[in-house]
Amino acid sequence: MPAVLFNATFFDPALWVDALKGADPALELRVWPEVGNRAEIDVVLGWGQPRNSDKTYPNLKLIQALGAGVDHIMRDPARPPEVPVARLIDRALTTGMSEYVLLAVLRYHRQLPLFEAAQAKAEWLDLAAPDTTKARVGILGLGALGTDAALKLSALGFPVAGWSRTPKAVPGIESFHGADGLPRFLARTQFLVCLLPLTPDTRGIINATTLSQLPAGAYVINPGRGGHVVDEDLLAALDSGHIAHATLDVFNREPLPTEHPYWRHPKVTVTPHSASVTVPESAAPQIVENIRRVREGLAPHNLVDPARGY
Ligand code: NDP
Ligand code: OXD
Repeated sequence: MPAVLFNATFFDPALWVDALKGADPALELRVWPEVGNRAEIDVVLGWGQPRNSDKTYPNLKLIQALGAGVDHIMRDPARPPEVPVARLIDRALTTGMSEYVLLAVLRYHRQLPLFEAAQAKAEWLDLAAPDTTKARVGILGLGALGTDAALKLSALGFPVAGWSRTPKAVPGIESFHGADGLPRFLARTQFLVCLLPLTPDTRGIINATTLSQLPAGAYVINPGRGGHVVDEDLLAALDSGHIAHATLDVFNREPLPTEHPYWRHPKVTVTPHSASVTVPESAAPQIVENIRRVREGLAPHNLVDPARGY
């Protein structure tokens, strides 16, 4: 009998077992390290699983990521290259991410950090009203998550642009693409949001050069991946005042080491890779559907292109 192996160290297996069994009570589900007969495993559900663990399942048909990003799976040297990898595009995950992006942009736009600092001194602070029509947001990555956040910010009146690999036609959103489009995109962006996947092409994309192409006083919001940021370059740009503030959810090392300067930097807000976390009940139906599809010889939904890495 074919079986599904849950091997995602990042998540609580109990919640996932309930949700997946709720979506398909007949599912034979095993939780790492209780693998049983390896030949019975045809689908692995993964997220942050230990790298280089023995993953030789002779009948594996699918590696299903339990999140949107697959960088950790794609760079795992033990991943069998012939097995398809699918990822999640999920309503709850998308909503959560847009909430995070809107929260960070609005917090800066409405100058909340200044009011909080003034309150600490019991100071009645008079500030000029912010003009939303001039608050230019730029989103690196106009995919499932970037597009939703872009449309929601645009609906609030922000001028929004997106940067992607290929050109996009999203109503109301200015599209920039490719290496040539990046400097122009950055030059018009006051609030930079990174929602790119981490690939060899996007690693270190937020660096001294790209930060210097943003206007002085720009803000950086990164819920993409820590590997997108060259930390020393961002810290230098914050310390010089060129970048006003950064909100960071993801880091080159997670958990962020206690001695890392981001924790105590007055111009950095840290959240612990929690911008949007997969809700098992929301994602379970599409996972069960993908299991059904590969067992019937069909391609899974939301297939990752191994050449692009996302
Ligand atoms: P998608 O694959 O839907 O979108 C990716 C976007 O990035 C696409 O627009 C793509 O362009 C663009 N892109 C990729 N490579 C390049 C490149 N070299 N140059 C320019 N543009 C590029 O991903 P999602 O929106 O679903 O997710 C994005 C990322 O968000 C995830 O990979 C993950 O890292 C992160 N994430 C973080 C979470 C958190 O809690 N912090 C939660 C969930 C996701 P094109 O369309 O032209 O191919
Ligand atoms: C994801 C994440 O990729 O949680 O879904 O980071």
